[in-house]
Amino acid sequence: MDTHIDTTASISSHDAAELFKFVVEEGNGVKGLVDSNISFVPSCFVHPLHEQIDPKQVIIDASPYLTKPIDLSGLKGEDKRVVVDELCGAAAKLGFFQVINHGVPLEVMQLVKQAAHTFFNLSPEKKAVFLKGRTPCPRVVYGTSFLPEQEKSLGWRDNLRMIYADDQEAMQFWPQECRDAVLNYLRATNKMIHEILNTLLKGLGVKLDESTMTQYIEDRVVYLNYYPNCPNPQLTFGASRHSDMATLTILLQDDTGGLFFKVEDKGWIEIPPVEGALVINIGDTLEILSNGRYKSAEHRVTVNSTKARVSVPIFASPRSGTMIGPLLPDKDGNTLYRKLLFGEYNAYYFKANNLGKKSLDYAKSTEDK
Ligand SMILES: O=C(O)CCC(=O)C(=O)O
Repeated sequence: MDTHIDTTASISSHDAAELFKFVVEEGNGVKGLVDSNISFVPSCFVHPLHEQIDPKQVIIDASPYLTKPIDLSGLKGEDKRVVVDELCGAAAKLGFFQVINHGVPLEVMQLVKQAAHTFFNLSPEKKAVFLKGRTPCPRVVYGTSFLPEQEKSLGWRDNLRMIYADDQEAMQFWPQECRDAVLNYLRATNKMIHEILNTLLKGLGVKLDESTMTQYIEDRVVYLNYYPNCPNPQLTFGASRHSDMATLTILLQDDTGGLFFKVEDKGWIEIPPVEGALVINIGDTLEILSNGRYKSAEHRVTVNSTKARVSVPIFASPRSGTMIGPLLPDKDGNTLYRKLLFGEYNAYYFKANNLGKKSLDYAKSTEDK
């Protein structure tokens, strides 16, 4: 693309506006920087010192928290009670867990990861067709970082975001290099998403009919995330700490590693990639629905000096017009969260662009509006 970036200059001499134009506006992305052999992390990607991960201080031994992936096939067998307890226990204690035997074929998972590489290996010109403001459909957007116009420090990642409306729209507008693989992946995860939410709600003693339960997960957004290798991974993040606003996130990661979850008051643990497993995060919406019994999981992604990483999260959420609020009170009859439209929470989440789980305060019963 047009802008010339001096990839050997020191950070201080870098022209921030030119860099922003090259990476964000022209659609070269972080991958474009890396492909032009940049040898340092430009200052706009450098995260404040207190946010950086000092392995000696903040990364803790994961073994007390990480159990082996939960075998979902057990939900149909004699050990059902054990599996239900494992799922509900992890959702309440940590806000995430890994699952295996989930019914999503390995091949479908491999093909969608491959499709992510295929898309991001396209030329910048081909990807730029899907930039915000240029894309033929606003529900498919290629970009970089999370909200580059708002963020103080950019993330070392590019992504393609697809909001699923229907197959016809996807076939017409999603990039042909990845649309079949993504659609197959979406279809293959559907049953598992219902099964997990159903189990978690029953674990709270909440009984909903199928259509009421479905309204909390009927919207599907899928990202193809691409985290290029980085000349100095200590200085930046692929994704800075955040919780997801969805009800549930289904995350497929490759074998690179770098996904960290926060264990409240303790520190960060890394979720080791397990071949064939999916990571499930509890999102803010499920924390609200469960009146705080299930915890939305704060997480972040580090980058790697030698290897690009891909991940494919599916965010299963309510539609904007769906009312969310606690489905049960606490033992004293109180509710920690108020009722609000998912669309209202969604708008706040994006506007505030808070670090960590701060956005959830907006939905607290006690918060002054
Ligand atoms: O790449 C990952 O492992 C996590 C991605 C993520 O947190 C996100 O896209 O919101």
